[in-house]
Amino acid sequence: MRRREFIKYGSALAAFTTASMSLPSLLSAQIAEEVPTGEEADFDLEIVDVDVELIDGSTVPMYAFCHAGQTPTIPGPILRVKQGSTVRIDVRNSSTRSHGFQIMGQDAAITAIAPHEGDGEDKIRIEFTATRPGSYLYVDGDNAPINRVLGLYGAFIVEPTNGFADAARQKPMPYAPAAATPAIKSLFSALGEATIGGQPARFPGKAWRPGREYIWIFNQIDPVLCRRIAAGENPTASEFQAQFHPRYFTINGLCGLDSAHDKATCPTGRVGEPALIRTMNAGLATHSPHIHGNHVFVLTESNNNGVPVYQESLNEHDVWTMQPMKTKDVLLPFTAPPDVPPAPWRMVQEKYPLRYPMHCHNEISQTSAGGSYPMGLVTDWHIDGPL
Ligand SMILES: [Cu+2]
Repeated sequence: MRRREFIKYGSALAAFTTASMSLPSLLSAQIAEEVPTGEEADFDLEIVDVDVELIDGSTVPMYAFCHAGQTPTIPGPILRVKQGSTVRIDVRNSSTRSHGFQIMGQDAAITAIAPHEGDGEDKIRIEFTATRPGSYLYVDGDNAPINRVLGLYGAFIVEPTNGFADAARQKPMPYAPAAATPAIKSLFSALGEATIGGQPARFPGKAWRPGREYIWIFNQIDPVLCRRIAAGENPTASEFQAQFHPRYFTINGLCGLDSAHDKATCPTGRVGEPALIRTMNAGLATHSPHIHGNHVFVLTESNNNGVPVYQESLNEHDVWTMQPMKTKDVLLPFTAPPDVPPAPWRMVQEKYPLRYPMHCHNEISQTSAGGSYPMGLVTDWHIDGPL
């Protein structure tokens, strides 16, 4: 058993999303028990008990994933693979409680791994083929939604092997051409075009580039329930949901000032450098992220099984709704905001970087510890310079 570890608030984290659902029917078929193939796992995950320091300096007991033997984080490590590849994940449980592991929307689930009492060698392997490119939530699907909301969630990313909206014109996109919708392909084809048909175009600058992306995973924390469960209580899912009174609202495990200053959370770039944002909701509250400065294009939306559905019609959103367990990929185009004047203002009126907020429109989520504003689900994004 690994000693309970301390996660200091504000450490560099990354995250992912979710929804409450009944899992047993989805579980277990693909479990190759106890490792025997001898091949290296792509990911070697461990589940541990942690104490997490929150933005007001208080500490709550939670659970966390980590790469085996390494520092735990909430959300857990980002797991990134290529479409069609065989993915092997070893999971070991060093927590005091039983846990599971599941990737929503992929054929990947392990249920009820008993707490590990031995020499650190026993682990359960899951092996599956990565399907449709996009963003997925991985969670502890056991004891849902409790273990997930108490910290066991993260992002699983499938990248395309040949992700081009238009290969001849070097216009990459994060999806496979055969499956992406015409609207997605035309948007990614338009990025970086200064003119279209002789007219000034919407997205001058650069095409999107693989790796130009951010992940935002939302969650909520009720410290009272965290402490009761750490003390040995076992509420049912319905008791947990009925008594859930979150006092902290997190993005990538962070709140307020900490998320705004986290480089992995705060999108930055110049005008004409479009960025993908993979948004996920691991918690129980519905969030409504809202962004200043630009609108985003919602590219994908997960269905009830967690599979990303590529959108047929791309709309610009000022706010997009994130129900529990939902994942949505959005494109932040990094266009010049329409209210900034052209060149001369640069040095005179306002200086770069231009800082814009993203904040949730579910207003209670903008607080922490019962009222400290704006220390909740909020971050910044920056325009560092002109085209
Ligand atoms: Cu606002």
